[in-house]
Amino acid sequence: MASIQEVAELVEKGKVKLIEAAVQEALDAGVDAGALLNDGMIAAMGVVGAKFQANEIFVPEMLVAAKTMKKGVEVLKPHLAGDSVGQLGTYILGTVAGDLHDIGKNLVGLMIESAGFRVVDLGVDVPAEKFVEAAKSEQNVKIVGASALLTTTMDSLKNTVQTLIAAGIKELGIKIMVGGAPITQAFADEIGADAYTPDAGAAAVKAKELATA
Ligand code: B12
Repeated sequence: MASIQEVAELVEKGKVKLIEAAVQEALDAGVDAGALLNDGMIAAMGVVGAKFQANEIFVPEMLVAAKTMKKGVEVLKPHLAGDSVGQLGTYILGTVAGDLHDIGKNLVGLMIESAGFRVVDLGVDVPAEKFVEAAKSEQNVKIVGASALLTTTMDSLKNTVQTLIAAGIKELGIKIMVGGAPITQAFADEIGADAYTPDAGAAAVKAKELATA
């Protein structure tokens, strides 16, 4: 029987071919989907990051770990998402220009969708203007969420938020949420975002609060 520990290890070691069966096995054995995600896969990515920082592994290994996690999340998806899609309005989501990290953003999308939003995912390396365009052209937009994972793209996040504000997004009643590992509440306040949360679960709770306030 696959355990949370084994799932974490498969992600850490980038065992792309083994992850789906292991996650399914764990689910079948009654292991909680949220625990598999948080204590298994997300924790494993933390270990991968630490090893990268210590020069024990390099970008290719990080990439394979990311691929492995994505495959594992696909199996978890039906167990995490709800079925009230779209009721709370539209949530525009993307990773800012210059940044290619999307695992965290995708998890935010998944949780936001299960909270009852229609999610429009603009992908990675998204120019500020594209966020503005989507916020103005999509139907019933309530929130724009932007993700940044690198200290070097925090400036890009700041530019995104300020471009959105300058384009009059807040006057349309649309809120701006930011997140990503290097982001803090203080930074979010400084750049003029309406909300920051440290993880996807809290993002869903906050989004619901903002959209129904
Ligand atoms: C996987 C990975 C990669 C993969 C990304 C694959 C992909 N498709 O995403 C690849 C190999 C491409 C990569 C590349 C690089 N990476 Co990288 N990467 C990582 C790693 C190991 C994991 C990231 C991850 O997925 N974490 C798991 C998710 C679930 O967590 P998360 O992203 O933080 O998201 C959560 C919250 O932050 C929050 N959240 C996220 N977004 C949002 C948005 C909103 C609106 C809200 C409310 C919340 C929210 O909710 C999420 C879920 O709970 C991290 C290490 C780490 N510990 O983070 C390094 C890390 C981020 N990378 C790093 C670096 C240096 C790089 C490179 C520059 C390496 C290089 N020399 O080329 C490049 C940059 C490429 C680019 N231009 O973006 C550094 C950044 C250091 C720094 N201070 O900036 C890290 C921290 C590793 C390290 N310890 O040194 N990387």
